[in-house]
Amino acid sequence: RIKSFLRGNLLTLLTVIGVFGGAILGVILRQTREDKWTEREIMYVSYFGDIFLQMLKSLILPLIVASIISAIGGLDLSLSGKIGARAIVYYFCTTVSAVVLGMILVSVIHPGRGDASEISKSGTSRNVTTVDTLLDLVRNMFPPNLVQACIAQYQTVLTPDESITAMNYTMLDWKISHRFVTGTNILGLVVFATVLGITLAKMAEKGKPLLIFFETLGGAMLIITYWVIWISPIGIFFLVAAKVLEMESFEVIVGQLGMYFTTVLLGLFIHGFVVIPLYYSICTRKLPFRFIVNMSQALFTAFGTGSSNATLPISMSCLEEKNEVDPRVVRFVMPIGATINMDGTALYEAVAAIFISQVRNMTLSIGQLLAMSITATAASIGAAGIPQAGLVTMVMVLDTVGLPPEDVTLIIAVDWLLDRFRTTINVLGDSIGAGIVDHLSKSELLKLGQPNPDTDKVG
Ligand code: DAS
Repeated sequence: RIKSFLRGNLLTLLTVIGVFGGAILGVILRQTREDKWTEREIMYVSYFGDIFLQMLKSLILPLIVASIISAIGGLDLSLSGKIGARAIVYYFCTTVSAVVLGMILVSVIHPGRGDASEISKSGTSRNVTTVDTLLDLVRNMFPPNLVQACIAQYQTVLTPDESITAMNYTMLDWKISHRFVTGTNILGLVVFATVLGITLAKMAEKGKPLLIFFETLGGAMLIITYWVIWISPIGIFFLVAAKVLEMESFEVIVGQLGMYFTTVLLGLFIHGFVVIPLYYSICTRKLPFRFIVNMSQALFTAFGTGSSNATLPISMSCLEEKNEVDPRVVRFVMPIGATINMDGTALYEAVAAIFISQVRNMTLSIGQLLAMSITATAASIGAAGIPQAGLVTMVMVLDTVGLPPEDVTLIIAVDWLLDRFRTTINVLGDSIGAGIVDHLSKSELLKLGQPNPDTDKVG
């Protein structure tokens, strides 16, 4: 426990140094000369940061597909169909309400006061076809086939205005932008992964080999994500330095970023301590305070480690020991919840993407807002329960509305801190979910007989 706590904080410390060190470097570099830095010079500064961003983007596809298939495919539908269904319905309702709350807050507060001239011109102009009509959205949810959807996701396109051919690019002049042909292809993958996960669950033993494949893939992706996240302090250092160089004026970003930070925190607080407790009281007819207080050790661990996965053993034992939730429910819903139920992340993804569109002076159509709400939900499902995993899937939410993935750097400076808050709400949402599912499944559980304290105990 101490090791994971230290590891979580070491990463935070390095990330904080990366953020502030990058900002200081950026300011120093700005002071060294009167005239503005050219785009090419800035590209040199952000070089390692761009490589870090490419690493993040390369993880999205396998991480999302493996997370969803292995989490859903692991449901033993025959024995616990109703329990699983209740958990999935709860996850869906709370995640959607988190996204809606985030969209309302960011639209009312409007933290981004867009002025394209003030914001860095990073990110290539994109002719990505975004979702203009609901028809596009639905049509793209069923890709012609998975392979084509994958290729579409990773179709590497040389930007037309760069006449470099793949043969003669040099590392430093290399500017190949991974483009999602349309962000909505990811939706097709999410739908396909969900259907495949349910199918594997129904196939039970026959589906095991493929399920094990995706569980292994998911595990491998977690390890690679973890490596990449450990590189993040270096990547963030150079990205922040380059961002500071690109920025026209500090107050615009500091002001807007501060408002954005406040908007996310306000949303997380309302969702975590008003909305989710309301779900609990409505479903269990009980007041939520005692339940939440009993989870406090898990909540502090979530804040300290920034990782739902690292907190899992603690949240599971708090649920069993202090809140007396049936172990069979805890062991079933919590690992899945930690993987696919991230209300805090879903709210954050929606707020961040709309904030960036505001800063970019973009007005989003209803179709785009709807597509974003679904992609933000998918992004939270696909984000791994490890520090700052929300960044890995943020680029796909941006892509849904045609925003350049590089724009993630506009919010990266405060992401390491927001991550701790949203992870805390993620864990709170998972825990309350276990309490609700336990309460609603009392009759089925009694039929199954009393839990066997030895085999069913956790941790
Ligand atoms: N840190 C992730 C978690 O563990 C959440 C996120 O990155 O958005 O829940």
